Amino acid sequence: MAQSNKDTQRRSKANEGATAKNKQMEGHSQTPESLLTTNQGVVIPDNHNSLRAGVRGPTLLEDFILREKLTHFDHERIPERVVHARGSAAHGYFELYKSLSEYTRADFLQEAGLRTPVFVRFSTVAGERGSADTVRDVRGFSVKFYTREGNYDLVGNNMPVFFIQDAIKFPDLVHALKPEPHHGMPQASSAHDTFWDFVSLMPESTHMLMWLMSDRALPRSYRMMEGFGVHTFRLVNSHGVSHFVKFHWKPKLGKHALAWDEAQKIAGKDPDFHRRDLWEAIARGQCPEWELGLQLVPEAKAASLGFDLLDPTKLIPEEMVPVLPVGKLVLNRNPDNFFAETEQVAFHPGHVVPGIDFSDDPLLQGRLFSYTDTQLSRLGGPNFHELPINKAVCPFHNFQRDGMHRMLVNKGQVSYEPNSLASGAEFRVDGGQQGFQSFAQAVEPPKIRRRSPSFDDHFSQATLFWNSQSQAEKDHIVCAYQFELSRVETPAIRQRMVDNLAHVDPKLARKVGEPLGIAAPDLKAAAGRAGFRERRVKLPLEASAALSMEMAAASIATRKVAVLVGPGVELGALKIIQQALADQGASTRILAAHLGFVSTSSGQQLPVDHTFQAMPSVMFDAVLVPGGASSAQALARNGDAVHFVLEAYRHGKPLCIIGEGAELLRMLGTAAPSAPSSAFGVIVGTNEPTTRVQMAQDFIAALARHRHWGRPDLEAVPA
Ligand code: HDE
Repeated sequence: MAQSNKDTQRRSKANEGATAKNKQMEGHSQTPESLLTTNQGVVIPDNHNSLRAGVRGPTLLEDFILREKLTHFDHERIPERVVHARGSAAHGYFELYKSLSEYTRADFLQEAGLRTPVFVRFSTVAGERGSADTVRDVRGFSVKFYTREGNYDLVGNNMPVFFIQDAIKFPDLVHALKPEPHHGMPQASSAHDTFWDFVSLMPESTHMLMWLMSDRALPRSYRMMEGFGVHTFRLVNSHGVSHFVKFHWKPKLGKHALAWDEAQKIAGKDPDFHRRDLWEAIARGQCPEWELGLQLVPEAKAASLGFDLLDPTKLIPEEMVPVLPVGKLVLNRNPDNFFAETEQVAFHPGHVVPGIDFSDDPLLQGRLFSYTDTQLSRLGGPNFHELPINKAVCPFHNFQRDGMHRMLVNKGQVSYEPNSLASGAEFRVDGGQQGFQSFAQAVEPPKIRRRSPSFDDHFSQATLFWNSQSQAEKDHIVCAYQFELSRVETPAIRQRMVDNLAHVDPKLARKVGEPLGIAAPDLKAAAGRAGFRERRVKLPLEASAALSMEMAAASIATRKVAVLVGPGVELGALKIIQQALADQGASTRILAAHLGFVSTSSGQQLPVDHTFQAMPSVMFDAVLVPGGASSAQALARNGDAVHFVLEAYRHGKPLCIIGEGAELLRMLGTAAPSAPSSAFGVIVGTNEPTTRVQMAQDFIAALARHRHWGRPDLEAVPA
C-alpha cells in the first residue's frame, strides 16, 4: 500500500478528537464488583480468615489466597521519581486557534479548532512523594499531547530558566538540593548548606536563584502559574524551514502567589493544598485554562539577540520577541486512579512529532538521554509505553519485542526489517520522506568538551529580573535569601552568595547580608573565583513587565472567601456581597466557633461550613466580616477569630468589614489603618442598603488584585 494511503488510514482511525484518549482509557478501566476472585479468576469465599490448622492453629503455607494477596501488597510501590516525585495531574484538551502551517508541519498544529487530548502533570522538584505542596520550589509543568501522529511531550517548569547550562551538572545540582546524605534532612527545601554550597560555586545559577527566591516559587495554585518549555526548540515547516521557538503557558486566572509565612503554615495545615485545589476546581466544573504562546525567532535572527538562545539560563524578554497566542489548554477531567495515571505517566522531552525538533542546548541534549533511562528503573522495564496512560492514540508498530511486562501479543513469524515474509512482498523502511525527519542542521566542528564563550554572561538577566519586580516583590526576594542563608551553617557559603549577588545589584546584596551579620559583599572576591564568568550583555531594556506578577488585576473566579460569624450576625449586606462574589465565580464559606448553625439577628438559622480552628485563614484568599453587634463581640472575644483576621491582614489579603465587624480591626494594634482604605484592600462599610453594592464592587476589585502589600506597618501585626 502506498505510504500516503497508509497515513490517511492511520489518521482517520485516530481522528476521534479530544475524547480519543478518554475512550482508549475506558477500555482499560475496572469498577468495583460484588464478587471477589483471585487474580486467576477463582472466587474467594472468605476474605476475613486465612487457612489454618484448626481455628486456633497456625496458618498453612498452602493458602494461595492469602499468599497471592500479601505478595501483591508487598510489591505495590514503585520507585518514586528521582526529581519531581510529588505531583498531581489531570486530563483535558488542547485547542488550536489558527493554523501554524507557516511554522510547523506538526499535525496537531494545522487546523484551527482541532482539539488534541492531553494529560498534564504538575509537580514540585525537591520533595519526596509524600512531601508538602507549598514548599519553596520550582514547579514542573508537563503536558502530554496525544496527537494523531504520536505523542508529543512538552516537559517544562513554571520558571523560564534553569540552574545549570550543561546536563553533566544535573546530578550534582540534585544531590546538593536533596536531603543531605548523612542524615536525610531537610525534606523538600533548598534552605541548607549543600544546596547553597553548590550554587554559590556555580554563578551560572544566579538568574534561576532570583526566580527561586521570588514569589514564583510559591504559587497560590497550579491553576495560577505560568509554564515554560525553558529550552529553545525548533518548529520546522513542510518546506524544511526552521524557526527557533520558546513555549509559554499563560494561566487564564492570572499568576498569583502565596506569602512565604502562609506557604509554611499551609504545609502543616494541608500538605495537599495544591493537589486538592486542582482536584476540587475540576470536580466543580471550574476547569483551569492556559493559553499556549510561542516566541518565534527565525534561525537567521538568533545571533542578533545579543545572548545565546542555546543557553538555558536565559529567557527572551517578551518586549524583544512578543509571545504569540496560538491555542488553549483546558483541564476538565480528574484521573480515575492516581497510581495508574499520575504515577505511571512517563514524560520525555524527546517525545516529539514531525515538525517539532530540538536545539543544541546542552541541557536539553542531556535530557534526551535521561528520561527513557529513568523510566526503565521507575516503571520496571522497556514496555512502559504500553501502559494505558502512556499509550499513543494513533496505531504504533515496530519490531521491538518482549521484555518485562510486555502486554502486546505480536503475531506472526517476523520481528525484523527488512523482511519479505510478513506479507509476501518486500518490506523495507530505508530513508523515506514520511514520518519524523530530523532538521538537517549544520554542525560546528571540532568535537570538544568546553563551554561556549557565548554562555559567559551570568548576571545581566538576573539584574533584569530584579529590576522588573515591584517593591513588594523585591522585599520578598530579600527575605527569601535571608531565610535560606540563615539556615546555612557555614559562614563562607553565605559570604560567597552575597558576593555573587553584588553582581546582580549591590543594594540587594547588602540588604540580604546586613541582618545576617555577613561581611560587606565583595564583588572582586566573587569575580576572582573559579567558574565566575561575566561577559555582560547590554540588553535593550532595563525592566520587563512580564517578569513581575504584581502588575495586572485578574479574574476572581475560584477564589475562596471566609465569612466569620457569631450569634446575632446580620445577613442583609452579606447576602448581596455573597451573590456578587458568586456571580464572578468566587465562593464563600461560613466559619464560626462551632459547626452546626448560628442564629442570625432576624432569628434565622445559618448553617456553618467550618470552624475557625479547622479551616484557618491561610486556606482562604479573603475575609468578610458581616455586621451585627453581638456577632462582632463574640468574634472579638474568640482568639481563633481574632487571629484569623490578623493573619489574613498580615498576608495582604482583602478584608471586607461590615458595620460592627469593624471592632475586629482594632485588634491590629498599631498597624490598624487609621482610615481603612480600599487602596490597601480593606473595605469598611455599613449595613445600609445604599452602600452594599459599592462595597461588593470594591471588595471584588481588591480580590482581583490578590494581595495588598502596601499596607503600613505589616510587620507589627502579631500573627
Ligand atoms: Fe527533568 N527529569 N531533568 N527537567 N523534569 C525528570 O524524569 C533531567 C530539567 C522536568 O511530571 C526525570 O520521569 C535531567 C529541566 C519535569 O513526570 C528525570 C535534566 C526541566 C519533570 C529528569 C533535567 C525539567 C522532570 C525524573 C538536566 C524544565 C517531571 C522522573 C539535563 C524544562 C515529569 C522522570 C513528570 C523529570 C532528568 C532538567 C523538567 C530523572 C538529566 C531543565 C517537569 O529523567
